[in-house]
Amino acid sequence: MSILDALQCINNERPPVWLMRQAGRYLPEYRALRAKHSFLEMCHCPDLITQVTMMPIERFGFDAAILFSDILIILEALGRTVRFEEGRGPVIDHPLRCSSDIASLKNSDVQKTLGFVAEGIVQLKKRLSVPLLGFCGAPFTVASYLIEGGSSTDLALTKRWMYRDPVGFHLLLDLIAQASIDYLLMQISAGVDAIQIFDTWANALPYRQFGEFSLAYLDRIVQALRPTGKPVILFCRGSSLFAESLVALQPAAISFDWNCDLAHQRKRLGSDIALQGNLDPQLLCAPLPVIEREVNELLDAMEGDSGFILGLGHGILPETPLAAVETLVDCVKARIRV
Ligand code: 1CP
Repeated sequence: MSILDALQCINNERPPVWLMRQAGRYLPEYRALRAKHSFLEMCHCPDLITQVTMMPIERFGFDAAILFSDILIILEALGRTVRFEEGRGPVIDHPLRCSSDIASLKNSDVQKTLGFVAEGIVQLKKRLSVPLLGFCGAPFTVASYLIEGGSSTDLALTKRWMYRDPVGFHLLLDLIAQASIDYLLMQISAGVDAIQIFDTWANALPYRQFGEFSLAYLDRIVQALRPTGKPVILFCRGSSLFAESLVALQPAAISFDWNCDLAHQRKRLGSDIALQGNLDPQLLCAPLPVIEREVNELLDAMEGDSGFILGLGHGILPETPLAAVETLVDCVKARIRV
């Protein structure tokens, strides 16, 4: 069984399992390392990238590793640095507020500015026995951080710019999309086996604007990667709302939020796309028998599906108990064949 088989919809064993943010703060070994280094330091150091990416594989035996980094690291190729502040999340100085600010961005060679990521990937490929997922943020989601200057609940500044000055907003998205393509091609040359694109803030957009300001750029990225033959997984918060448009881009897989019934999505979307998801991350804070029941319900609902990857609808919560993750992985691994 390999996640690469499931991504081609040809897996006839148990479904593969991995979790978004599996290399993160819920792990005591991550927190111990993090006590000695800042998050950015960790993202910049190939040895630490390797060490953290391996942590959840070594502890739980997940079927895929995801590169330890962040969707905002790409801003360094655009001449911006991001800081991660305790309790506040990412902070970007001098946020962009209108199209004339776009000139303050640089368009540097990703190999030069983000070569440490490629070095981490090369190291990881020597050590890993499971496939490695590379990633980037969707241009709309990355743009929202550049405009808001950090996390925001309503994306007010981003959406106001989008409505006021769509031409300028497209210029910004275009720049980020090009950098993202270069960045992903670098990750692929370094050795990643598949790519996931995170559009965390897609669900802030109305349906029509999602098509114009997010989907169009996801399409560009997916098409640019097509010649590499590497599978692409699209994750949007709100994937179930946008599923038909996402399928039209012909990615290898769509990663779903917990608001939809995955077996129903399978009926709706046909059999030649892999489906990933879609447990609620809060489920992993429930009593273990509840986790067991819900994981088995999902496994039953997707039984026999050769393109199913079991995971969460969004990132694992920092407060998740280790025993919950063990229970989840045990339930999946107890299935011999689908
Ligand atoms: O303090 C710390 O130790 C840093 C916490 C942390 C970690 C472990 C951040 C800050 N990012 C990460 C790692 C990370 N981020 C990975 C690593 C691989 C993995 O295990 O999955 C990945 C893939 C991401 C992706 C990411 N970063 C997304 C998209 C996925 C999602 O969760 O929606 C987003 C939106 C970010 C921005 C970001 N970075 C960090 C935080 C706390 C945030 C979210 C801020 C917000 O809610 O706006």
